[in-house]
Amino acid sequence: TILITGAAGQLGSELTLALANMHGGDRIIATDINEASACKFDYCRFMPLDVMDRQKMAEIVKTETVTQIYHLAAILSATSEKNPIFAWNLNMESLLSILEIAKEQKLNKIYWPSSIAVFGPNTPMQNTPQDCVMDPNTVYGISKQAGERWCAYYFEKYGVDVRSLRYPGLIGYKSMPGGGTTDYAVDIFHKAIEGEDFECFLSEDTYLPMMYMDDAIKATLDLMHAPAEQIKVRSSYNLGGISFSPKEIHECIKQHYPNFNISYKPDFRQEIADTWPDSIDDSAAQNDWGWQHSFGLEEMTKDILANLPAYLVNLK
Ligand code: VAH
Repeated sequence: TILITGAAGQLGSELTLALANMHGGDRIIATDINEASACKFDYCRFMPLDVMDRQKMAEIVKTETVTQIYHLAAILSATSEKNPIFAWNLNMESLLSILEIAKEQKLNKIYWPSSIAVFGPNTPMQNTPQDCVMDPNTVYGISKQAGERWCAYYFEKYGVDVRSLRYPGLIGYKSMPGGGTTDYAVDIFHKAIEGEDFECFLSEDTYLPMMYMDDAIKATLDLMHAPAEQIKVRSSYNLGGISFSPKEIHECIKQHYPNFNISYKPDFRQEIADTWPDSIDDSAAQNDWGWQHSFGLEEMTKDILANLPAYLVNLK
């Protein structure tokens, strides 16, 4: 059985569906702190779960013979700046609980997402290497950097097969992001199809590494299905995709919606974005387990604009 935490989140909503399609819904237990999200999971089992409750998690793993955990529950970058200690505790305690459970109950595999947020102001900004100076100065980035070290520790010390990817900003049309600094790149599409002007909370030339959700899901499944001996990086793999600025994605959308207007009103999230790289070197992932992204900015924009309107209608 595969257990997913944070299954109702932006990544969780799509990764849970992909795992059910691959392994069969009866092998999947989706969990989330938000009990109301149960209705999203008519294709697999759902259980309410607060990842701070280690005892409850250990019980579920035992009684449901869980063999893999995808631990997606976390507080993202923007929200973490508003609640530093709460975010640190949740992001770290929940990971440590799951690594302990994996060690004690000898789970087969663990997946835990890291982020480009582990990089900081002194990290090389262009084609950021797999190994480099990482001085994150956001709560979220600090928690992701510490989490990566714990993953490598549990692999080296106890043989826990935990795997991880440093996701760029993820963009999809099937789920809404929550509390991130890259969320503007999802919101912009909703405003375009609703015929509304878009006010961007980052400045027009803020380049950030981004990735279409379909590519992020593929990378996650490719990583988790690769033979263990191919996984050379046990902290977290850099994952590159596309890099663009708000100005560029707006221009791309304008080709489909000529009257779509954007304005810029940078807020506290600009400081966070300014400490993150512009682009990522993911040659380690390419060499170790054959990673290749498929969607460029044009293809992603076309795919979202082709699917989002109908998707929203079905939701109503
Ligand atoms: C965030 N979407 O903005 C997440 C991600 C690289 C960004 O970690 O916090």
